[in-house]
Amino acid sequence: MKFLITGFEPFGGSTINPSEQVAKALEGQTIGGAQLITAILPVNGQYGPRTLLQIVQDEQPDGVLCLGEASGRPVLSIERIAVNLLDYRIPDNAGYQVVDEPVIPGGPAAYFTTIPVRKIAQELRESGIPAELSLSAGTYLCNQVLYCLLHFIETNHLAARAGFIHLPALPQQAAGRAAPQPSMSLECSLAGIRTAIGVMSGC
Ligand code: PCA
Repeated sequence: MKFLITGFEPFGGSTINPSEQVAKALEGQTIGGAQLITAILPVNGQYGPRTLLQIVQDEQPDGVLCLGEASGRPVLSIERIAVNLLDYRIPDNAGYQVVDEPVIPGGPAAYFTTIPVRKIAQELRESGIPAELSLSAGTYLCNQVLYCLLHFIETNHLAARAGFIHLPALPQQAAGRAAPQPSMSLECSLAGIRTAIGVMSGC
């Protein structure tokens, strides 16, 4: 069994992204019988989705778990859906800001993720890691990449399970901001994602 785990490069003026650090820490590991391959996606409306879909096409993973940073969120957010809407609150790393456009014109309004979200949330909480189910991955790159991934899997009739988990900011990111902001240590986020992958591999 092969799982693809992705993170994103830093964006929005930050020089680090917890999702990049967690994905890199998992490269080459095996969890619950799943061999992990990883990739870091550009925060770019064109190349972010394109990079991900190319790797899925080439590697044909059995599962895909994408990770992203959601600063302001206090716990791991297990996303349930991706919506067919782009409404960037800030420009992407190429300086491009999309407002009120579909991810894929004519595509369904939304896709459900196909990982066992409730089981993952329960396992995380039972192992002492704060987590919640989330009904919105936003309308920025993370939602876009997730929508494109689920659409690609659906339209190509692939068997891969796919999902997305948003991570809180790292403590050093929160410490650098004047207004109080929640954060989670890299160790805690990493332990949570390892647990989530373990649940995915058992389903
Ligand atoms: N978080 C952004 C995009 C990249 C990332 O790590 C998001 O939530 O859309």
